[in-house]
Amino acid sequence: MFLGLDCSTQSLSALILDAREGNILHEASVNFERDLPHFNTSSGFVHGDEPGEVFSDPTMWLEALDALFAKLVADGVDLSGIDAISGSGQQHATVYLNDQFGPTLASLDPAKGLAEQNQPCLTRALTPIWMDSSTDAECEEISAAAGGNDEVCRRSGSTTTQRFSGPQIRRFSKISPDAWSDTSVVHLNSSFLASVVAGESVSIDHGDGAGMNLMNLATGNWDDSLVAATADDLADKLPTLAPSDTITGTVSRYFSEKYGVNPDAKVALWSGDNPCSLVGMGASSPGKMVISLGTSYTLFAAMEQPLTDPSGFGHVFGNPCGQFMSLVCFSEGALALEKLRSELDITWNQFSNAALSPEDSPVRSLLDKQFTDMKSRSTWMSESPSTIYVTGGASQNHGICQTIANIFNANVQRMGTSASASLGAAMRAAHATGTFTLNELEQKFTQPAPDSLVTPNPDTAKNY
Ligand code: XUL
Repeated sequence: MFLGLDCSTQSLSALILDAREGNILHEASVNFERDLPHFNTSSGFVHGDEPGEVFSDPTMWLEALDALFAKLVADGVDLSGIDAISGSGQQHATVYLNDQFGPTLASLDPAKGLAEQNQPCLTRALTPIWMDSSTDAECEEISAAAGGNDEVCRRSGSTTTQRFSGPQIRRFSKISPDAWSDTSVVHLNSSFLASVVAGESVSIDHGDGAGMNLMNLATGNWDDSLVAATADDLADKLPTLAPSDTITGTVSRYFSEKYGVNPDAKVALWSGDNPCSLVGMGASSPGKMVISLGTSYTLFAAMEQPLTDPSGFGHVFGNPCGQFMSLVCFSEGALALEKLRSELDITWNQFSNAALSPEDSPVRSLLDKQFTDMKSRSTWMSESPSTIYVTGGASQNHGICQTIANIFNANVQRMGTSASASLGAAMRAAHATGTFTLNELEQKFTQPAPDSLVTPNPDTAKNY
């Protein structure tokens, strides 16, 4: 059995699969706003005092991790059968820790909680997440110091981007220099939680590492020039980088003693949610394009060569199965749909009908705008797939799928599971042990949902 965890903006989820039989055995989730209300988040985040600041709380993720394992045990899952664990995390979020992090993880007490034991290791109480846009000045400073944005893009796969870790790290080093000098390691959401599960401070994987404006795409190592342009002493505070399928060791004693996890369960590096979804959608080799319709919309595909977007809007991340992936992110995504739906006071069914109707409506205008924009922002990828695979909450909506099919003039197909990030994480865990090939896992777990094929309407498609 293989366990995939996914720490998204709104929740922490688990998916357990039986790779031999090809079954998903169990899924469970802890919702930050609903299940941990004392953190006072709305959908898992809080706004800061300064313009553009959006934070999450790493101690909330840790409390959720304890709550999730407790839930799995209460659900009757026998965790002694877990062979390997991996995970997926919302991308870009940085966690700042002092030199006690390693020793704390090495001696976690199962009688106490993860949050209370790790809290003293944090040099920054909150973590800026991917929705944060407070780093305009830092983006400019880094690109000026590193020889301009074309150079930053050539090295890291993206121009300096507000939500990316490098600009976020620079801002923290400027506004809190003392806390910055107390920081001995900067983790991502993914590598922080991987460290907790493994019981030692582990590497950042190439998939998520590429979303930092700090990793050199060509070498897979930290880029000296970008690191120097970002913050003083940063080179000493970054974990090493490693391939996503690296097994870091076995699960921390904390989880085996407290929740009965197999003490020999291997831990594979975690990756970002988009790289994990690439795997969970069966799209880890080139040829498939995926649109994920979650809080943010993302469009991504595996890539052999690191083509970059000359307009600076798209990104290149590491493909957890090797080589690269392209990504375009629209941060408003489903939030904008929900806002319009509640303003119009209609149900999702009515929303879908409005999208399908030939008559003009605010619904049609919004969807047309979102997806024509998405299409024009994705031309740099040079992909014109015959089928686009969709996932995420809004992919259940027929009107939205039909709009995508018409605008992209391609078939649209929903996948059997909507939990593509945790599924991808569990598949990566199975693959990293060397027992299963990715091909076998994709055959078993990434089949389209029956009757979910939507074909373009030739009359409407020709208008786009
Ligand atoms: C990608 C991005 C988002 C987050 C969502 O660059 O910022 O898709 O990964 O969790």
